[in-house]
Amino acid sequence: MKFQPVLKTAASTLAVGTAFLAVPALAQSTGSAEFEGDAIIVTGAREAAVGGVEVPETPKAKVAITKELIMRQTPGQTINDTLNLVPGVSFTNNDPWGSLGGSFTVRGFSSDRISQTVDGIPLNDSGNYALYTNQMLDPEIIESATVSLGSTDVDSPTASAAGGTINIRSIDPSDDFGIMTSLTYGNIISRGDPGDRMMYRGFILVNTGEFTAAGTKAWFSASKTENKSTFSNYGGVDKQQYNAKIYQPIGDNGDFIAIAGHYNQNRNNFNGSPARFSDGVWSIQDPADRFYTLYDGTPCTTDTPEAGVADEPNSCGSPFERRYNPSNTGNIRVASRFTLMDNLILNVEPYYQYVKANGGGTSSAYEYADPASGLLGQIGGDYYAGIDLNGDGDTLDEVRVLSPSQTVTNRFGVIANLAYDINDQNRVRISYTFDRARHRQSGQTGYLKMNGEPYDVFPINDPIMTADGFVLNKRDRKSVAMLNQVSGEYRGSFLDDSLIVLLGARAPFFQRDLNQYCYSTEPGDGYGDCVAPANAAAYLAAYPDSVAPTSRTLKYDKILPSAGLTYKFTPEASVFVSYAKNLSVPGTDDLYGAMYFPLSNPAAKPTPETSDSFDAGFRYQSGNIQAQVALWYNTYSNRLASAYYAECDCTVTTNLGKVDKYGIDGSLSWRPVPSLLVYAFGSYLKSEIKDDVQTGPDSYVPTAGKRERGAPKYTLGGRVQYSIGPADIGFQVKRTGSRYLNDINTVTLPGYTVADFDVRFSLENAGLEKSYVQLNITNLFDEVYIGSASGGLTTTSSYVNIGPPRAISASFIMGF
Ligand SMILES: [Ca+2]
Ligand SMILES: [Ca+2]
Ligand SMILES: [Ca+2]
Repeated sequence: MKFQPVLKTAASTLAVGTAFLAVPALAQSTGSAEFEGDAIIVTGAREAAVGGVEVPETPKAKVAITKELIMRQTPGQTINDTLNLVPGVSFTNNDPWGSLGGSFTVRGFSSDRISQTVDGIPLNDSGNYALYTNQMLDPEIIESATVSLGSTDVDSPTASAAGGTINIRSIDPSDDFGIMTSLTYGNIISRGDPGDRMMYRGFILVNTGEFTAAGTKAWFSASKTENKSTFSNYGGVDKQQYNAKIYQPIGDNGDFIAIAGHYNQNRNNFNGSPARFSDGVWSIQDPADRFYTLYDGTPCTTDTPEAGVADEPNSCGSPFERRYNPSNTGNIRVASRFTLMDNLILNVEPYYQYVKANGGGTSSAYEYADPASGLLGQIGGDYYAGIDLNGDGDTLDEVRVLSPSQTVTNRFGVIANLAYDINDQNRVRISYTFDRARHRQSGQTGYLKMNGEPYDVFPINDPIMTADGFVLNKRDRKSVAMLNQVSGEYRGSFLDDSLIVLLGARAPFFQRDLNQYCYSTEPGDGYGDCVAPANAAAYLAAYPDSVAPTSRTLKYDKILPSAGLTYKFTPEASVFVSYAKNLSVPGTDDLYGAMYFPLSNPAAKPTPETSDSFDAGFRYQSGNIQAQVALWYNTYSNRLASAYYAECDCTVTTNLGKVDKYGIDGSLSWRPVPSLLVYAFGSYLKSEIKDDVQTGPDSYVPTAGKRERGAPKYTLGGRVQYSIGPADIGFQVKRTGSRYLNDINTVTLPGYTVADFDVRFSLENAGLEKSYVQLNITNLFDEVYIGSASGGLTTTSSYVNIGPPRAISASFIMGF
């Protein structure tokens, strides 16, 4: 056997004709997929995955979950929750339905170290690398999601993927016309739930089939989801999503151009964070404690303004659960393949994406000026508007206003790969990756209605202005994050193709242009005081320790080698080894915080994290078995641990110095007889911080020898699926081990076990071949547990997210 014939398609694909799809399956970009040889090549009955799980044959430890398993989960569920079935992945959902976000670790890395891509384009926030898991594609249009544990592809446009990558691939249009609809009704059926917390979802997918003589084909989809808040008596989710893809083959050798588009609009309240975990004691002691009503009373009425009286706000509108987390996100993704010569292939994949989002929240604002300086604006964390905010004719009052942290991102880039087959055994490629994100972060204020609701969840649309004509803002900064990366890779095949060797290197050049338009008031403060430019001198006279608005450009670059091999000793059994050097550039919150210091101070340029990661494993693949076990070892310099805090809506980073992490993960998917599927997986990890962390000139925190916070020690789980007549019955369960809340290991968050049940009745006997009814029960035994927690270096008490309670959904999926 030679290479899979991705580069020599001119001859090989004639035989299979349109069955050839030059579509990448399990790598991030089309170029990487082709190069590694894991493009899907449909030559008939080849279906590598067993029960929707595949362990692709690459030097890296990868696990792919495909459509077959994705569609067994609750319709509308975020793909990230489904990835809980991958060893080493721990996702904690904020609700049972998947539109409210959640928290991730992969091999103990938090989501800011995991690059998540859709069809190759990066989804991580360009500023802090966070993932917004509620913005994932509808599961019905996902072909596969591949977790690459430990290292990234050489052409990946990522600044921080030390922990691995998750690549989501959207489906391609089908050759024939078809429509699929999915209707779901769900509810929470949990112990102690006093009310009705419904969920409705509708989804439609239309495949045009080939509609031109040139083979053009396309699909369009739309979905709408509404559900009530999981735990509180207020708010919920209102989400709509639209997707499309058009595919144009060029000739019959596998060349093509595909253009895909995505738009998602979420209007949801925050959910699930009212509980505290303090020194080992959780405020949730009884299942019923999870459900509660808001402290401001609902409905509520804001303070009644009185002329001539100094009014003060009441609590109406202020609870965390009242906060909206609105987002409008969209992207356009292009993939293409051109055969320039018989053995020379070019892949070009440009993209554009847009994000407009904020995290909600209110503050009280004063109608008068800052007493210390006599100025208007946001000073010392307080808002001074200088105008009659409540319309009662005086400017004596303190009034509650909407004051979210706003982000608008415009991002575009391209991944280009040129691959050359030297001969049947040797292949090389060069890649160029460009990524530019313009990241505008602000904090405009807006008015609240009498009932505490915002007039507009986006105050950026029509912000409150101060009396001196300045936007009343808590933050005003603009950054451009830019990447220019060149990379190269060699792939050789030896010993009759039983040995495959990959050698590569990438050279990323990261540039961060930072513009702070407000005044930094203390080290690490990326927000600061915001006053009108005309008042700069007066402000600095009153606050001489603040640093004036400033701009700065920081550059990070490094050459990052990678190497790997696979060796097959039988057609089914192989071993693999890989190595990669990784670089994580500090996020913009940290970089803005460092702008308090002059450039001459070393603290002005935060240190990037670097790591060396090693993987070695054994893989077994046959018609009815997909199995893999991998040992891994990562060693870090300047390990940067970040945590998001809802209290300040900010990210705080700790440099843990040198850290070693290692572990083992494995999975086995087995179909012993056609009607039975058995899947089992497990992972164990250990991390060791090498030194005490210095927190002051003479102060140290005793972290030496301790584990990093947040990462479960082990995961263990499985799934069984059995078919009887028209019914498929599935049961899956996962045990997640305990985690530490802090890096000094004094507070343990307990482990938990969650089980799910699903049953699908095919309607084929009723003449509806592609239609079925599906019932899902998630958290079957209604485990009460802590999902995610912010944590910190020495944190002993933290708000924690409650794990989703037991929920049921019934879906009718119709296809023709
Ligand atoms: Ca009043
Ligand atoms: Ca008044
Ligand atoms: Ca007033």
